[in-house]
Amino acid sequence: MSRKVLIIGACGQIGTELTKQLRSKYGVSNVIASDIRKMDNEVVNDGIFEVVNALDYNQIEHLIEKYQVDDVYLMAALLSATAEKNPAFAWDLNMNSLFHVLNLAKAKKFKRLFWPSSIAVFGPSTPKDNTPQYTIMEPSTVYGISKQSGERWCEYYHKLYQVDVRSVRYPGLISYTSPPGGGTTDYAVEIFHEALANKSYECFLKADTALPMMYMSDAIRATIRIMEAEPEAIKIRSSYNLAAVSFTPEEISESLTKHIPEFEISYKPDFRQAIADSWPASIDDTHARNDWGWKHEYDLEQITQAMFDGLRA
Ligand code: AKB
Repeated sequence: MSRKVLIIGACGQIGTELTKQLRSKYGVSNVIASDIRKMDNEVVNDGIFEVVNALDYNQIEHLIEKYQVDDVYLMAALLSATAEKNPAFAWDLNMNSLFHVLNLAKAKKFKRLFWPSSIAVFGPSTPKDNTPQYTIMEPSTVYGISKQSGERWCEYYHKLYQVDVRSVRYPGLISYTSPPGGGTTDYAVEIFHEALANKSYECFLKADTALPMMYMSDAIRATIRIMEAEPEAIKIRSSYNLAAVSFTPEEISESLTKHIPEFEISYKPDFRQAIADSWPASIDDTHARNDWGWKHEYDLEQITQAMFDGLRA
């Protein structure tokens, strides 16, 4: 199977890995990576790269037409912690970039849209453990409100205009190639860098804060899998719960200590603690598993091993 794909926000934490995987799957000439600026990295240097502003409808339309794109992956967004510091811009970027691609899909400029949602759609009144697909959703962060609204719009565009939009609610994502930017789950990446550099880490969340997490290669597999599924298999057009593992800072620290016995963690919770406290501790992703065959591979020990292997290499 080969498709022409456009990735908007290709230089971010997910975009970097997604671009690499899609290039190896569909061929370098079929993957158009784009971001707000050109950087000196593999996304820019190893294939087609275009500068694009996710808030510029005409620029996106031009790229879709120029390359005759089949699939668009909209990965540009402001994450939870950064969004709290700049609510107006977060709302503008997270919502209007989505409207642009939904409207371009409605106009039949391309076939399929991937748009990432997040566990941030849930809020303090949501059941915390094994959070179901359908439950109370009262997000209390700007990012969560934008993702929850985005989900409603995705479902609406599918229902009214038959837009083939597909989405998953990513948990915290752990990877070593490209750093996360401005999220609440970022501690689970920073901890590896600090463990190798300084054998210690000051965590901005409390020791017992459990959050749903996933290794990046699992997240990329899920993303490509849902995009390659037959349209009839996609029964949820808002966004699917997606899960792998759940752990606390204390538990990940214990896992790291098996590799670096001198490693020490300390705790200094900041404003991100309130964000984490409003999110689920674990997620029930039965619908994704049943509808399009989702299955994670990495548990905490395997993530730890893979992160150290990757960072040391
Ligand atoms: C964040 O922490 O903001 C993100 C997310 C869970 O969507 N990683």
